[in-house]
Amino acid sequence: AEIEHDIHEALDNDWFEAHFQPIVDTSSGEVAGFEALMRMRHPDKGLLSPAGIIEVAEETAIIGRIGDRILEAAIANLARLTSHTGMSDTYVAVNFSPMQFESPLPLRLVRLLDRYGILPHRLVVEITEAVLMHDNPEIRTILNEIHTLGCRIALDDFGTGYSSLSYMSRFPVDIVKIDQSFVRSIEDGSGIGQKNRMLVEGIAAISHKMNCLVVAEGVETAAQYGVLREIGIDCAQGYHFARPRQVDDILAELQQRK
Ligand code: G
Ligand code: G
Ligand code: MN
Ligand code: NA
Repeated sequence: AEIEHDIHEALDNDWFEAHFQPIVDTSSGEVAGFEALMRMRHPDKGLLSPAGIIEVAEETAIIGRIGDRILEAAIANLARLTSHTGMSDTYVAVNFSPMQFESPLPLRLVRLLDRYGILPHRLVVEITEAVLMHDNPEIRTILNEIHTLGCRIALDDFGTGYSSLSYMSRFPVDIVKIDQSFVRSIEDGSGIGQKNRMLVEGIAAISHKMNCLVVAEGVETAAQYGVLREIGIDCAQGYHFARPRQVDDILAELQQRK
């Protein structure tokens, strides 16, 4: 109940923020895009991570309102980054909960993108198995509409679910995000690390055959990044490159480097 109270206060007082974590193109080393990660800036409790918040918000259906805020914050911040840096082709990837896939969503996306002057391919809609699991025809229709608009669909936490492979053929997937559990220890030549490496090679091969881009998540070391580049992963994301941060901080850093 305390979290519920915090959520309502946060909506009323604009405490939700979209922090940006870069996703790096492994062939150029350039930033290809950013994942927007929700944070709540509570005046007494500080910056809160989404873990507990999302769970409660999904139970009470208030996730729709939070999701709208994060979506707008993500697109607005991408527009801001674009105007300050000229990064005109970088994308923002936004996490969606199952309940957000309602029939007005595609039109809402069109309007938001239009309002901020962002082309549709620069929005990536990240979904997890929870969105696809029940094979709800309405959700499938909405995903197809979003894809037809030109937005891209990413399968998040790939490889950890029950029937991830079948989602690739049944839904319009453009990007596969390999879960961070496979990346951990991937630089070890033996044991779990070696097995994870083989799994990542296999997932990458299947994804590329299905014309999907492959992003590895949770890359924390140069050694892990090296292995992923050897394997031919397209993009990488993780603390090795940067933690999720406010766009103001990202802009300040870019300014300093000039
Ligand atoms: O950044 P981090 O550790 O705190 O995120 C924890 C989890 O919360 C991740 O699984 C992430 O996908 C999820 N998450 C982050 N932001 C959002 C959001 O805006 N909407 C939804 N539905 N999930 C999010
Ligand atoms: O579930 P999803 O993949 O959307 O969430 C990504 C989560 O991983 C976020 O909570 C984000 O803060 C976190 N994250 C991002 N990079 C790293 C990393 O290098 N290591 C770890 N342990 N977590 C990371
Ligand atoms: Mn994600
Ligand atoms: Na993930």
